[in-house]
Amino acid sequence: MCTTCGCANSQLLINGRKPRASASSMPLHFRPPVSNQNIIKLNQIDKNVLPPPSLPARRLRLEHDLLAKNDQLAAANRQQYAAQHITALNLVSSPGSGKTTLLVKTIESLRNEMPIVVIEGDQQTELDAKRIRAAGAPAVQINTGKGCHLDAAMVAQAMQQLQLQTHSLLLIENVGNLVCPAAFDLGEAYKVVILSVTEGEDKPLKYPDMFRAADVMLLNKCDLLPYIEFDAELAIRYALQINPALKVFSISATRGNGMPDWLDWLRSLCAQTVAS
Ligand SMILES: Nc1nc2c(ncn2[C@@H]2O[C@H](COP(=O)(O)OP(=O)(O)O)[C@@H](O)[C@H]2O)c(=O)[nH]1
Ligand SMILES: [Mg+2]
Repeated sequence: MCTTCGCANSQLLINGRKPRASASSMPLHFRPPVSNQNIIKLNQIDKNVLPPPSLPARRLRLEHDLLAKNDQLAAANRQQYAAQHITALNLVSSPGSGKTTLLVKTIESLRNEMPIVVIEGDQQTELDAKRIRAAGAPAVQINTGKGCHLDAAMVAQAMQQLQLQTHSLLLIENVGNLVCPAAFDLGEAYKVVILSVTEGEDKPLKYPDMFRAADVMLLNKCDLLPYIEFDAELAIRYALQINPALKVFSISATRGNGMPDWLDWLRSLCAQTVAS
């Protein structure tokens, strides 16, 4: 059970199979409780009874332990990327903002320039991994069941199946959710948040943790701007108000507007990683 978001992922599948249960690589939600005492008390709460006064402190401790463990595993992922000069990006957004479409178009544009591999995260189905494979890149699908985010251990397991080549671009599509994926480092070089113009300008203000955690924002579906009420300048201003360092690209993944700038940024990022 994830104490950050309350999700549980006992139905986790990686490419349709339950992950191996070896201790160190076990996805975080599968691990034995950090502290049996705390877990039992959390699970035993009768919803009709008020929690004991000390519970918030225990919950915080558990959340802290879980995130600290995730950070350790993310650091191990990051070491592997550095050793193999791999550029890893973590794509986060609400469901439907265009992550998979963006990945498909990115793969189609760059697949002859560098090895590209994808880790797909969704609660159910292998639909996105199939779209990615059809675009010409190997993909591993993680199904998180009831879980609402990927964690570093899941990504480590998926990487074993991908057998990453040196100098690859690794694109990780997180579960569609603007809340919990903000807290879980996967070892990526950059977190890329995608906001589509049908979601409303106010999302950076409503979900500040995600926009603060991100390094790059893609404002997608800009081809729809003539047809809807959405103030793109205001959305960008809100995002920069939360995170002044955010790099912003306005794009249409389907029509291709703005894509050359995004692709050039990716190329220069990969070139830096290769040279490092
Ligand atoms: N008009 C428009 N539709 C888009 C764009 N990008 C994605 N879509 C559509 O948005 C829907 C959700 O896209 P998808 O890539 O599956 O989103 P994901 O859930 O974030 O992976 C699909 O119907 C896409 O065709 C875009 O730039 N413009
Ligand atoms: Mg998708």
